[in-house]
Amino acid sequence: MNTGPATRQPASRTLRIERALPFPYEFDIARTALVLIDMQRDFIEPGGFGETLGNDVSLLEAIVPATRRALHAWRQAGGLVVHTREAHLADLSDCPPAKRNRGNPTLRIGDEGPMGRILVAGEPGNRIIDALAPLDGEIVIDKPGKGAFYATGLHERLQQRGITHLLFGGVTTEVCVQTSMREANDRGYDGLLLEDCTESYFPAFKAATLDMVRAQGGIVGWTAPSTELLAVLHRPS
Ligand code: C5J
Repeated sequence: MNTGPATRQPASRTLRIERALPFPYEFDIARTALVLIDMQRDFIEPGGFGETLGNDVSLLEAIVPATRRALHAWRQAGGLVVHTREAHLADLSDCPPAKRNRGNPTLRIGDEGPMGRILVAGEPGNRIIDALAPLDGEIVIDKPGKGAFYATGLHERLQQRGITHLLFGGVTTEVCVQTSMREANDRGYDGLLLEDCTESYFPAFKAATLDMVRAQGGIVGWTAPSTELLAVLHRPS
């Protein structure tokens, strides 16, 4: 059974990432969650949805070591962790044609692939990759849409815990990560995207998204390399 520091409630402690863009990002560890978006086999491993869309999944795999280090440090600090999975019901009643019929994939959502039915809850390909597997006590959200807040109850669960700040990582930067950050901002959260813990199949889209997030005085939020987060977490208080 997975056990670990995830169920501990951290003491209030205010940290500041000086080198965040567009300006320093301050957060209380007791009121902040690390949200990892869709780090699933279907997007990151060969044979999944990402590859059926014609993408090179090795680009996404490259962020796993940095994401794992950030996750480990956050867990050691006792911070709340949220994992999301893009996951549909087996009958696809939560997957409208406007989503299922997009693109020209070799396999569509719900079709049988090498790792089971594509983006269907409970299928092997829908699992979060082993390197980032959730621990007991961490929140795991199945989301039918691109945003982590749409039809998931995530906002209510974060409110119950007094969460005000969100650190984001995951895939893909310009689709589910950016959508989730925008949804979060609309709901009043201050969000920071960990630059090396997110990736796109299209490097130019990742770069553009980082620019968009921090443009206009941080219209969506902040960005910073995960090494800056590790540095503040490891600094003696
Ligand atoms: C996509 C996602 N790209 N998690 N999903 O379809 O970004």
